[in-house]
Amino acid sequence: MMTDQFQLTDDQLAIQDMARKFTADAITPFAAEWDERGHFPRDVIKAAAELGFAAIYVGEESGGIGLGRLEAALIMEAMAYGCPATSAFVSIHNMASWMIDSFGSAEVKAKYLPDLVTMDRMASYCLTEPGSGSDAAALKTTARLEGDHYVVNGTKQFISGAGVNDIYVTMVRTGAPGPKGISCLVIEKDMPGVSFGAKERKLGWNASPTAQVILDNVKVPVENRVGAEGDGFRFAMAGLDGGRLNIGACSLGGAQRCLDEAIGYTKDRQQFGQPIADFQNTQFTLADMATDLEAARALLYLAAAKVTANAPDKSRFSAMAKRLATDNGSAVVDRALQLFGGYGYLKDYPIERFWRDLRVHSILEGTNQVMRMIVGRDLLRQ
Ligand code: FAD
Ligand code: 2MC
Repeated sequence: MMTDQFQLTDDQLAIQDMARKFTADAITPFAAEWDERGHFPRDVIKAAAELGFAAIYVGEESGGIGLGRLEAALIMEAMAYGCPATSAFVSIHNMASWMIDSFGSAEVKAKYLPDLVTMDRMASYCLTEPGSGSDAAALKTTARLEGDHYVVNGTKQFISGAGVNDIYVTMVRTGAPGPKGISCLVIEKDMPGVSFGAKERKLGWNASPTAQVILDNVKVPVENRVGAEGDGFRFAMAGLDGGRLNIGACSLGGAQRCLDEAIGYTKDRQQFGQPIADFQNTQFTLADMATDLEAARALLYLAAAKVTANAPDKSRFSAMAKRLATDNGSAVVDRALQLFGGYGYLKDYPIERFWRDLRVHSILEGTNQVMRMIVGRDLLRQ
C-alpha cells in the first residue's frame, strides 16, 4: 500500500504504547505539582530506566536497548504529553550516555555505562559557558595535561541536572582556539574541585534543575577522555543531532496534549447559548493546530530516520525538524491557551505550564536562529 512506508511498525507502536502508559500512570497526574514546587522527580525518572528509557540508543552490548532515533522520539513525545521538562531531562541523559557508548574507549564505557543504563547514576551534558552559548566552539574551560590526568578549570552555564546528577560529559579545551582544540571528558560530581552554582529561577522547566557547573583545578584521569584529543566538538555536535530531535519531539508531545485539552474544553464551554466549538473560528483554529502539528511531526520522524541511517543530510534535517517542531509546538499551545480564554491563564488548567515549558525549546540545544544557520549553510554548500 502507498501509505505503508508512512506507518509505524508494530514494534514502534508497542514502545509508544509502553511510554504512553508509563506517562499516564507516573507523570501526568503529578506534573503540575512538580512545576509548582520546583520538584525534580528523581524516582519517576529512575523508573523510566526500568523500561530501557535511560539508554534508548545505547547498544545492547553496553546494556542499552539499541533502538533508533524514531523510537527515541516516540518515547520523548509520549512522556512530554505529561511533562516536557521531565521528558527532556531523560533525553539529555540519553545523549550523554550515547556519546560515551559511541566514542568512548572500552575502559571508559565499562567504568560508566553499567550505572548509566540503570540510572543508578544520571548524566548531564556540559557545552555552554557564560561567554559562549551559540558560539559553542569558543568555549574557554581548559584541561591541562599533567602526567596521567588533566587539570580542568572553567565554568559551564545553564547545565540541566547540575548538582543532582552524578556524571558530567564535559567539553573542554585541550588545544588551540576553535572547534579542533576541544576534547570531551567524563567528570564525576564527587571529584575534588567540582561545585555548583545556585539553582536558577526559571519561567518553565521547573521540574528540571539548572545551574552552573564550576570546575576548579579538577583532576580528571586521562582514561576519562572520550575519544581522541580534538574530537570533542564533533562528538558534542553529533550528540545534539539526536538531542535536537528529542527536544522537537518534546514540543510535539506537549502541543498534542494542549490540542486534545482544547478539543475537550471547547466542546464543553458554552457562550452565546452554544458550545464554543460550534464557532467556525474555533474549528478553523483547531484545524490549523492539528495541521501544523502533523506537518512538524512528519518532518521530525523523517529526520529521525535519517539520523538512525547516518544519512549525509542528517544534521540539516535534524536542525530543520527541531526548528519547525519547537516553533509550531509553541504556536499550537498559544492557540490552545486562547481557546481556553481566561481559564487558560490559570494554573488550574495545564495549558499555561506547557506554554512556559515549550518556550525554552526554541532556545536550548541550539537556538532556532542557529538551526537556520545550520540549514542555510548546508544549502549553500551544495
Ligand atoms: P546567545 O548565544 O548569547 O544568543 C542570544 C541571541 O542571539 C539568541 O536569540 C541567538 O539566536 C542570537 N544569535 C547568536 N548568534 C547568532 C548568529 N550568528 N546569527 C543570528 N542570531 C544569533 N547548555 C548545555 O550545554 N547543557 C545543558 O544541559 C543546557 N541546559 C539548558 C537548560 C535551560 C533551561 C536553558 C535556558 C539553557 C540550557 N543550556 C544548556 C544552554 C543553551 O543551549 C543556550 O542557552 C543556548 O545555546 C543559547 O546560548 P546563549 O543563551 O548564550 O544565547
Ligand atoms: N556532526 C558531526 N560533526 C559536526 C557537526 C555534526 N552535526 N556539526 C559540525 N561538525 C563538525 C564540522 O564538520 C567541523 O569539523 P571539520 O572542520 O573537521 O569539518 C567542526 O565540527 C566545526 O563545525 P563548524 O565549522 O560548523 O563550527 P562553527 O563554530 O562554525 O559553528 C555551530 C557550529 C554554530 C553549528 C555550533 O556552534 C552550534 O551548534 N551552536 C549551538 C550550540 C548548542 O546547540 N548548544 C546546545 C547546548 S546543550 C543544551 O542546550 C541542552 C539543553 C542539553
